[in-house]
Amino acid sequence: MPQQQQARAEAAAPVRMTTAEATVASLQAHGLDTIYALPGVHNDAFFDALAKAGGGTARDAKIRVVHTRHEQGAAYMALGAALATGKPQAYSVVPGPGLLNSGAALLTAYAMNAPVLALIGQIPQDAIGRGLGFLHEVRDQAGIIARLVDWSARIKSPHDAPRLVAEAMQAMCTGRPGPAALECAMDVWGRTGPVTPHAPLSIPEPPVDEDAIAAAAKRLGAAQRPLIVAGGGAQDASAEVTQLAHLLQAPVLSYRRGRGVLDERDPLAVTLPLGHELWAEADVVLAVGTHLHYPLQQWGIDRDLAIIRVDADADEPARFAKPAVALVGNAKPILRRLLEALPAHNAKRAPRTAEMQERHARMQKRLEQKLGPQLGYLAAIRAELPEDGIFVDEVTQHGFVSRLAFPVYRPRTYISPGYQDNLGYGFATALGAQDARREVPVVAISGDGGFMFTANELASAMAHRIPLTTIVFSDGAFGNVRRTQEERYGNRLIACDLTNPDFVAFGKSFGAEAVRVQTPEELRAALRRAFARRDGPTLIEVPVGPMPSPWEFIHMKRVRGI
Ligand SMILES: Cc1ncc(C[n+]2csc(CCOP(=O)(O)OP(=O)(O)O)c2C)c(N)n1
Ligand SMILES: [Mg+2]
Repeated sequence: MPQQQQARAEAAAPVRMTTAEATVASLQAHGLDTIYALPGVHNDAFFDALAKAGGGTARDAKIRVVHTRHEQGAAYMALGAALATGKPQAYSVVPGPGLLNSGAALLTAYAMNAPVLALIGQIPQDAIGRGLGFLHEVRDQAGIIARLVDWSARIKSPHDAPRLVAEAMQAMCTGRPGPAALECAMDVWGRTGPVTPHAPLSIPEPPVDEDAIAAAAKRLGAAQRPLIVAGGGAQDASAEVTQLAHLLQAPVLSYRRGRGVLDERDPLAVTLPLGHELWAEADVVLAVGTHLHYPLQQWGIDRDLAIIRVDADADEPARFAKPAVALVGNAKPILRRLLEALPAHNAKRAPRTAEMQERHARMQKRLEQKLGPQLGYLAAIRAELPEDGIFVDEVTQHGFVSRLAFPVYRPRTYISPGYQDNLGYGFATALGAQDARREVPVVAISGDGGFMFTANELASAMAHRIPLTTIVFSDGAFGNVRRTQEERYGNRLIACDLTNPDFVAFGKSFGAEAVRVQTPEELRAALRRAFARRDGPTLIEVPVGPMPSPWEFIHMKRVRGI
């Protein structure tokens, strides 16, 4: 019991140590074994405490420090590690420019509900808020941070550190998970005082609402055309979603964050375009850990559709429209109760296997007719990537199509940035995923635009021997923007053509393996070699021409409430 642990911890005599030492000890006590980081004078005492605790860049260091070449690299790596493991991860940066450089990644961690702890330096404690022009000073840093994360605090003494670390770790996993931040002033890191350890705090879980379970079971049991929609919040409830889908013979729609919750070799698994068809026909929808963004904003609702929402965020279910039933909390225990309650109400159901296979075949034909070039390369990747290998997408032509048509077999093996869809997140996020999950191959795909956002981190991949495989589809353009200008703005091309390095020479200059391939078959052979190499990164360039547009399969017309 955490309370008993805390009682024992408090009974122990306080030990004198610095704020930095107390913070490092607390992070370790919470199971954090890696810090993605970029150091600087504000955090020197913190890094020294890491060194004194047996920390370092070696793989067997007691607490690993993975230093990067830019703060966005550190923060994206923590994000990738958190998404690939489902566990909290941390990064540390200097204040002001360091924090802001990590900003897009912190924003993405918020949008993706990823438990990423930002450890951010500060100017001297007594100078904060006085505008004296200290190195890296930014007005109201705490206020900036508070807009980016739901929980943040400043450590003001050694005594505060263990409790604040415990609260930050708890906050990241309570309700809707997400990032948290701890600031500490440069002089406070080095200050010495009495410290008492703080035991990890338990994660409060709201009781399952039994009336809502009964109402949901009745509605789902009686449904004639049930549909399940799985989002990122369903990633840890894969077994439960799978059982419900089979009991109900309900297709499971997932798009970006919910991919792999149901093994997509199951004919009940669908992505956006078939989901659109099924949404139009559905009478009851069970939405698990998803904003239901596309269905609610684009496809429409009406009185003939009852929506059951399961969400860790109490405000989410009714944000857009009041649902028929709302269940608030962690998806796994809620769906377990639903599985117990459902059989008493469930209609007898004929298997929908044949119908779903026919639908898939029809959609596959449409996709192939339109998106053949992208599908060929994606099929090559799927053929070589093991079942438990991790695919990290990007905001690129092959990324958009992968969200529709790259089959995903297991939870947490498809990483996609959700509604931020921020170009350039992919490579560094994938580095973090591969760093945290060394035992499986991770493959990142990027366009030439997106890759160059964090291409400098190839140096970090070499330094830390991260065996990530990266495929860069180079079309010499911000291709997506270019096509929009061609099609919708009278071909007035502006700010969309790119001048690229020789990507193979670029990769090799870091010491990475680097090759260029021209066909899906060549890509397969290159991937086989890359996945076999476990001591460093591989870069594969695939030169491509303009790609066909995927948007007709993503932005689809209203089908309800017209
Ligand atoms: C942070 C951010 N900046 C800008 C954009 C707008 N944007 C979306 S796609 C795109 C072009 C992507 O180019 P590239 O990575 O080469 O992929 P391609 O479309 O050429 O396959 C841009 C600029 C974005 N999504 N995110
Ligand atoms: Mg491009």
